[in-house]
Amino acid sequence: MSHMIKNPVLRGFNPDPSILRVGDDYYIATSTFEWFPGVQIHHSRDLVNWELITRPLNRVSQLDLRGIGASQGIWAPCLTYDNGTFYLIYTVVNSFYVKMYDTPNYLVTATDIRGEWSEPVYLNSYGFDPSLFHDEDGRKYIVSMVTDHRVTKRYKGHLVIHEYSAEEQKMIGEPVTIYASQDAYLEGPHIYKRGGYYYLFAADTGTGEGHGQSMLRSRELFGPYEAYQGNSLMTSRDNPDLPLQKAGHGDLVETQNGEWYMVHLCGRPLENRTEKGERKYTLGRETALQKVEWTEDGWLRLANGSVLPDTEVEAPDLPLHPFPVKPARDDFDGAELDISFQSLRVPLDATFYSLSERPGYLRLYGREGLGSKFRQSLIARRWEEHRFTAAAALEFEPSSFKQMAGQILIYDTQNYYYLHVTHHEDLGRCISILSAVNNSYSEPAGYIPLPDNAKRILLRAEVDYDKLQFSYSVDGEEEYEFIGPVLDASTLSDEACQEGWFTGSFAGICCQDLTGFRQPADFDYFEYYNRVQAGS
Ligand code: 6LW
Repeated sequence: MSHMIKNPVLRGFNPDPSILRVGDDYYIATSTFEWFPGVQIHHSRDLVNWELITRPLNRVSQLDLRGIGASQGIWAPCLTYDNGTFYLIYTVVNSFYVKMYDTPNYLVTATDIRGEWSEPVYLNSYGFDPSLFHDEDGRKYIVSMVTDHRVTKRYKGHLVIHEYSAEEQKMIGEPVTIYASQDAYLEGPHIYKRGGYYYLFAADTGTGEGHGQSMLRSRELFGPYEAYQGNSLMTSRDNPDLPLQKAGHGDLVETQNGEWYMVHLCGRPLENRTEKGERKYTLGRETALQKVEWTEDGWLRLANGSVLPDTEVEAPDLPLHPFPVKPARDDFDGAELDISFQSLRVPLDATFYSLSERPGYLRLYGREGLGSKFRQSLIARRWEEHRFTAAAALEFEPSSFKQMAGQILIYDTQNYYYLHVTHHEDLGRCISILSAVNNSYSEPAGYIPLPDNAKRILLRAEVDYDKLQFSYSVDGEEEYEFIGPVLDASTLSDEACQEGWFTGSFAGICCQDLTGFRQPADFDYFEYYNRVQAGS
């Protein structure tokens, strides 16, 4: 019996996937934007089961995102392998929404994908979505799109190819335009060679609900490239009821047995809409896989015979290789934070967090406020489904209203819901909710005093599509009571957030201390579980 791949294979915020096979091992790299460490790499041996194994850009010397705006930072990594070396190239977007797009591209390498990666080599800055192509003659080329307000006025889409010298570790020669057209806006390009053709595989029509995947080919690397009559070879744009929307930004892999699969990004919408009428995607853009096949005349189509992405796809003829399921609750008993957590822009500074000062607890010392784009004390993990519960156990004795610690649901520095413990000048230690919706703040539960003997406060968030209900418990038992009204979870979505719209929502814990008194917040656990069955 053949097995099925269940899409999305990487659930929650995992856009711009790049796929690679080395022997029996498959890897997918995805974008991480302002979240640190940079670039997620998942591993699989069957394309069905996937496990997060590393985030290669894990040192400030490799990646310093201090001050980086929402949804900027790491865009569209491309993972390849040649002759014993893994190559990862990516963009670090410094600024994008002004006429001077500032999008430097970098390369890092490693011989062990799970080990240490090199310091970055600067490549160029004229575009984003760089992809590395290793030609049969050993030469290497980077294909990317060009971002320049003068060029984009002339063309809808503009792709260039530029040679890279691995020996000299720099670009050589001049970039050559291989696509400059008013026909389609292309980005996320990859080049493959097969059957005497160079194939240019690129996302078309932006990354929203109009997204698609296109293909062009040429006998020569530098073109001219001829567009496939079947473009877009995959898209959901005319089928708003399909579960997987926004499908595009693909990359190809061939299995050991000669089967072909396309990895691509997609999104699962909520039904409620923004004022502009757009559906909202709280989970951001996710990663899916489709089976594809080559036609007799050398083009590519989905194996299901349509252009529509499937949620269930026939798995390749490979033995299943499942990974252990992680417990929902992280008791912070390990020596290191679990890999599912990321921090914002910079690593947690060792002097501001500890797993050993109080064994069995994650101790956070507050740093900057939640609006800061520099050094926050915050760790969080992706939402994976539209229905989930996140909870934490906290001990925190603030003495100032400038000290807060608690549980957060966050999209970016302007959009979050924060159930926290703080100090109120009249009421003493209190629990409260801070709501931020595009920089507009409110405290929808007011301030509720906490009993003096309640050392350990349990915090809980339940999300049900667009509804969020916080609750808490003061007796240390799991007897929760609701706090605040039902909140609108859909504000934490690509479409509702105004500063950046490329990431996805996270659940986590954090601490702010704007006094400098270093009052520790001790978290005994953090828990996250999906409630996928109706009624569960
Ligand atoms: C990605 C590019 C895109 O690099 O979004 O809209 C960027 N286009 O392909 C971030 O995901």
